[in-house]
Amino acid sequence: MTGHGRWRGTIAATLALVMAAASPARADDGYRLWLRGEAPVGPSARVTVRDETATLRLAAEELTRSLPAGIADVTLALAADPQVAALRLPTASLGDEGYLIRRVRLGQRETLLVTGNSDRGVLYGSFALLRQLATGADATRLALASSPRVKLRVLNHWDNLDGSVERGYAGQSLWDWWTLPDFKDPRYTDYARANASLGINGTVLNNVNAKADSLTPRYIAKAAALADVFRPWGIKVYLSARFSAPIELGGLKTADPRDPAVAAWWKTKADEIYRAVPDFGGFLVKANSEGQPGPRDYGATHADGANMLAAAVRPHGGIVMWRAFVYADTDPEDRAKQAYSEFKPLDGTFADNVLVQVKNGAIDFQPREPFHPLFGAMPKTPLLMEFQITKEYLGFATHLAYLGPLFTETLAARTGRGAETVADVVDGAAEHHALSGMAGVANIGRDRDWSGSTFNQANWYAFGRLAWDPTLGAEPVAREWAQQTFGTDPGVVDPVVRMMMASREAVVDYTGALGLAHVMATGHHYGPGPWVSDLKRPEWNPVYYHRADRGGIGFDRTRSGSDAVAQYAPALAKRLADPATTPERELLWFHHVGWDRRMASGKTLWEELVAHYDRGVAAVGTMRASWDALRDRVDAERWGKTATYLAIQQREARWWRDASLAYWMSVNGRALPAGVAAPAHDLAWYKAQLFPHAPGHPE
Ligand code: GCV
Repeated sequence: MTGHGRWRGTIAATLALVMAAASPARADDGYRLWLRGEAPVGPSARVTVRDETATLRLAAEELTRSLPAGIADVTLALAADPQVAALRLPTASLGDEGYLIRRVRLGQRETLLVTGNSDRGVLYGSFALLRQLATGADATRLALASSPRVKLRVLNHWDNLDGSVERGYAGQSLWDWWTLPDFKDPRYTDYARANASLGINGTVLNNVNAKADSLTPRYIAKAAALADVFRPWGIKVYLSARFSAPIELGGLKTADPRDPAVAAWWKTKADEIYRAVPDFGGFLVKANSEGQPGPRDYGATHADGANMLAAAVRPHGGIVMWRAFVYADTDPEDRAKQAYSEFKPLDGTFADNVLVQVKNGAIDFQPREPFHPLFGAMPKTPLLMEFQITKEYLGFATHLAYLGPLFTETLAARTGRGAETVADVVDGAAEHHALSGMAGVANIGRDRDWSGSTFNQANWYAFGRLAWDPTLGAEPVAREWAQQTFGTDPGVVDPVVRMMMASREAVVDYTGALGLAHVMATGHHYGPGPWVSDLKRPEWNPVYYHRADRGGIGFDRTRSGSDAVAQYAPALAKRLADPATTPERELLWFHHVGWDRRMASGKTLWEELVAHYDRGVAAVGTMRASWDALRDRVDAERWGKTATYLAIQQREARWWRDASLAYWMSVNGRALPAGVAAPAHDLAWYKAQLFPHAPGHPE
């Protein structure tokens, strides 16, 4: 898509009637996401495209549609274009996907040049230009250059072929598998456009709990149709592969990766996929985890499995993303240790087109987890960060929880090896890996507003922006999102950003602070269930994680316990081994401590925990009040839905607090500190609450 000079088109943006600058009163159903760029109102801008590719044409259309008045002349051109090359701009360092925006003289004209080494770079540059203008940048002074620090910036859809979405809270799957490949819903284009605006360049279409059917010719054709829509937006399609597919589809007796017939089956399958999707990205695999088949079923290693698939896609330039989210009911080891124990010894044995995909924490997307000890521990293997954008453990679609701080907290964490951060490991800088990646479990569905709420859109946005550059801060990203979503009025943006920045900590506080984790109800994971102790596998029970008893609470992960701290680099392990040098926010993750332990605040642990619950509930009250004050400054539709959801959140925050306190008191036999409100009901009442048919948990 990079040929140039064949066509020179000029698209003049006309002064058609347009939606004037964002008016708060205007109805808005949220469909436009952060791409609300209003069409021009001033004299027409000239957008000149100096090379013809489908991608450049899309970039030009974006600008033509959304450039505000005052930008008179924009040129989109590849860096290799002779006229651009003659300018000797510093484009070499942009790499494949970077962009550069400069005011230049091209021929006889003063123009704002958007250039890159590929048309994707120019597309990203065009979106960056619009983002800058939408967030108040001065067009006359614009000079930008940026390249993605992470190569693979990928959404993981946990979408099932029957249209349901595992842990999806925004309606049915966006993919209408039934009418594909014939009907290409225009939403597929809008989805790709939204992703491209952030620099997301890949999407895994189906759930990691995969069905082999997605690899049948019928479904390959459907995936190919989506790939055709996404291609000009720079987005590659990937598939989750079911490891036992050679048995289920191929009639083989085994899926043992060391069996040549199995390897041959996968090779033939890969060839078939690439005939339909020439730029197919590759496979994502969940193996030997939560009932999924895998190489361990045959005594082979995860590397054996990954490398076999890697060999099948290698001739086509494909890659394999192999998940490290493994834990086994047959393994009595602390669940938090199992992935490290299984994968660390395999460092150096993976093929060079394999990335090991590691969740941000060692358990499972909890409101707060210490970073996964594998980051920094497998220097010979590119580790792809997996975040969950959908809020399985942070209140589903209804709770306002901006995940920027969760993402950046993990990315900025020091691994304990000098100044190295998790972001250095993920972007490949630490070990100079050729491949690097970040995956986000998507929160996208068929809901009109895509993500179930306006503020959930910010999590999709933050994931994309931080995948491009993990060093961007959560706050600036929140601000630019808010400006594009609600307009640049600081009277709206400032309170919105404050709400966002406090929101995740509020969820931590009202669901269980100080390092508590996995205290939610069974199955659907909706609401509190710290009392649950009757599930088949020990590590499915909240009591396994909090270990509360009359004397204290928390999981001892020091040498006297599971010694999970030893999986971190020595300098960090040493700090985490001592409660006194463990950050209080992670205390109960690493230590079992007495209820009377004195905390930094001077309170006992019990008093401190109670205070966190109250703080969380109060923070939701503050968010509600802030939002109420914006009633006349935000369009009625988005304001109303958000206000209703905040009311739900306030009710549920109180429920979390009350149920948890009722349970902790039943365990520790303590009274609440003076002046603290008693739970509204007794423990039996909370335990009796049942929620069949909760979303995101297909039965
Ligand atoms: C796709 C958690 C979720 C599961 C999910 C799993 C995973 O356990 O509850 O729904 O399965 O993580 O990441 O594979």
